[in-house]
Amino acid sequence: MTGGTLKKFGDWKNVLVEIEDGIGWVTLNRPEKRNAMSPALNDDMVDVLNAIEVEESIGVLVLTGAGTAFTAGMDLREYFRALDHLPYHQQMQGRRSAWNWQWRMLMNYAKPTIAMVNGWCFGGGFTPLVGCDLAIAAEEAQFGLSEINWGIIPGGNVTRSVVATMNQRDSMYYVMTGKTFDGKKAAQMGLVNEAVPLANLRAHTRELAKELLSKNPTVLRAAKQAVRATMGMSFELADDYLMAKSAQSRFFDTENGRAKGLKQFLDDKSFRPGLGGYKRDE
Ligand code: ACO
Ligand code: V55
Repeated sequence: MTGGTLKKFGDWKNVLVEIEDGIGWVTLNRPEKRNAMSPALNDDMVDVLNAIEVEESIGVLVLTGAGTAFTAGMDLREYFRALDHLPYHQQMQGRRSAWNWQWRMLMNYAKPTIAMVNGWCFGGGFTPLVGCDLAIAAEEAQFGLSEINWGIIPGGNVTRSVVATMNQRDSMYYVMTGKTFDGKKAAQMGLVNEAVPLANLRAHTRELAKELLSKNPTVLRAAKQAVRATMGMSFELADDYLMAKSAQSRFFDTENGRAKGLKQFLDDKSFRPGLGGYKRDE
């Protein structure tokens, strides 16, 4: 074990949160239901994301699942069947926390996020998967857009998340067939950054999290926001947005990273930016 001590954070029924050396391990925790996302779990996740955003001892969030699943997708009993008979506004109310955490909150999250796909990942699971900045999967993990198999289209921004990460042929193939694919295939298609054997998954993810923790958090936040925001912009608009974002990032950067980096490279000759980060404590 290369990790530090795990300290429990908060007290949620459907989600386990542990803090380890700056890493917030967030575990969807209904293993007996394969971490299917019920309204209660979604409410918990909204709460967890709100709490972690202001928790200073957490610099990186890792989202994973307990047991054999990352998540089996939306809870077909509690999220679909139980709400279906309610009046429209009550259905919306019961489903809103899903949309809120799975993409609204994750896509604009102030801290870096990594999805660690440990097992089954179906349907609605693709939305928080793509909502996370980075994703590492177990080679053994199984993914599937199973909606077609039970008679619905991938809604809830699942289809939008798929086309944001997979190409047109792969998107069509997996949306239309509902066939499963493994972590290796997910990495080949670019749905996740890499796949590693399940036995190494946590250690590998921890190393990536530590790398992110070593970076300037203010600049990291601006950089990830800029990736999301510029995707839908023209070059003209993006250029102006990025100039403004860059100025905003320097304004909020109390660490003054840019000046440190320039000094350590140009004057002190103590590091090479092409090969790694500046010394943040100088
Ligand atoms: N919604 C509600 N309950 C679920 C879900 C789900 N998405 N997935 C699993 N469960 C429940 C099962 O009903 C079962 O409950 P029970 O023990 O009370 O009977 C329990 O979790 C275990 O499920 P099994 O099927 O026995 O587990 P197994 O390990 O054999 O299979 C698998 C796992 C492949 C994930 C299977 O459970 C499955 O196909 N689940 C549904 C996957 C899916 O299509 N999800 C919906 C995607 S579409 C969307 O999210 C909008
Ligand atoms: C899905 C997911 C939803 C939804 C409707 O296909 C369909 C999955 C995450 O919410 O509201």
